[in-house]
Amino acid sequence: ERHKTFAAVDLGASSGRVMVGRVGPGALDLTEAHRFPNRPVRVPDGLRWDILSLYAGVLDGLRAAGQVDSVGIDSWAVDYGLLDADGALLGNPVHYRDTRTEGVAEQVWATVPAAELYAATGLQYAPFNTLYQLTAARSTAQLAHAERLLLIPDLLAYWLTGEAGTELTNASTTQLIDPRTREWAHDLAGRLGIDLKLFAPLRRPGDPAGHLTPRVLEETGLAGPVPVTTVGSHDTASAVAAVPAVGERFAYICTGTWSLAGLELAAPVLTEASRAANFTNELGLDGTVRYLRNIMGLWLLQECLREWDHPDLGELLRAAAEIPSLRSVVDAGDAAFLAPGRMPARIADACRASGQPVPGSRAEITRCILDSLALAHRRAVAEAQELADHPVDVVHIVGGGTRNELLCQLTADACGLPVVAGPAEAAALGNVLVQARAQGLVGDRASMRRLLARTQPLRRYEPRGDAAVWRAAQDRLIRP
Ligand code: ADP
Ligand code: LRH
Repeated sequence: ERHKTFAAVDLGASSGRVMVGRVGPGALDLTEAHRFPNRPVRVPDGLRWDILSLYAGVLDGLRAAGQVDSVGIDSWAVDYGLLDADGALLGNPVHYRDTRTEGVAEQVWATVPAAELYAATGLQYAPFNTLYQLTAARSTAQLAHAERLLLIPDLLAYWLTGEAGTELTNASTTQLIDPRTREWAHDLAGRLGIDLKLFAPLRRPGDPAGHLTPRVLEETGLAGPVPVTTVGSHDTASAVAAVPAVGERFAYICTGTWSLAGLELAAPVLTEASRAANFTNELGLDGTVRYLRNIMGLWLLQECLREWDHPDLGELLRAAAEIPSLRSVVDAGDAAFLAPGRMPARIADACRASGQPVPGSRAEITRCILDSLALAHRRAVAEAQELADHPVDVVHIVGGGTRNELLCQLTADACGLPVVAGPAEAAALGNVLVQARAQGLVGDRASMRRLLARTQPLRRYEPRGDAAVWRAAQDRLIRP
């Protein structure tokens, strides 16, 4: 029996899941063991992740998964929990959409100018980068009492195994890693008064991460020993690893709560033009660089659906497909859409402010969101190629957004390139494949991708219409 099974814990901002991957010679399949909602909670002092409910979902999922050969964990980036000297969690992890980082970047830049920060870390400006979160937390009692900082997947791994580490691909989103050396940026941290001793030692995808503790085995009904394997613990790193590209000339868009659109490169792009375009250099598997832009993504639609009390998504998308394209667009890269709440009204305001027709019906608002996302995808794919001098022939879309056919088709139209959509559960597949590779079942990244291309259902979309209309729509967003 040369098949093995792996549990992939994958926590997205909208849902968590435990998937079971079965890998053997030329074979890869994935099934869902358990899915649970990820519902942040607003408490008087701000927006928090419900980490205990997520951990309960992980335990339920491992129980549902049954006996596996290893477990891997990935989640959204940048956020963390703090532990005291006894190893107890100090408070609920703060959500990256919390307002505590407002105005903090300007304080940081007064010490280290933005251009210097980019040169040292290659990270785009986003208010929620861990660096800014830690600066916002500077004089809190919680940080003063903290002995250890664990990023979200590392925190869950610590609870499952009792062992603490800091996984590198996710660490690269803290803005405290130098993307050239792939080590901590000690000088930068020192200048900003950030104590790197808070972080557990770095570990890399493929490294062992301990074993499920006896208590966890008892809770989940599994028989030990069950090893935990370090994967690309940043969900986007795992998703990029599972892009089923057959050559090198591809761009990817990981679509879920966010759209992460860009390229896989061998080295970071740290030019001033790249900084001005707000492209980020996050780390991927095997020393690769994920050169990409964060776009608001399906968050815009999720927030509308929440406000509308969750109408049927399929029906809404069918209605949106009937609306003429590009009547109004908003800048889906604009951080003004970061916070939760009032999304339909905020989108209407943005259309009004740029002198475009204000979408009224739910179908019109949905169409405006999807047109806007396709437009932002187009711009990111075009600019990444130019800034990195890396031309592409195809755009791969992975993640939950691949289930949205209208979005995939509009992205093909806007980019003027064929789109290959799938797999939807790319992060879980990347997670599984890194575990399988650690056990010698698959080879290098290219062979992982070939295996995906052969085994996963993919759908191809050819570009339609005239890409020039998208160029013209872009101009509506660039304020004179
Ligand atoms: P995350 O990992 O950030 O939580 P996912 O990759 O799970 O996000 O993607 C979730 C998104 O996928 C949803 O917000 C929704 O827009 C889209 N989606 C999921 N299922 C469908 C579907 N059946 N039809 C259209 N869109 C879907
Ligand atoms: C997507 C994601 C993205 C980050 C954001 C915080 O889930 O990890 O890559 O920028 O969440």
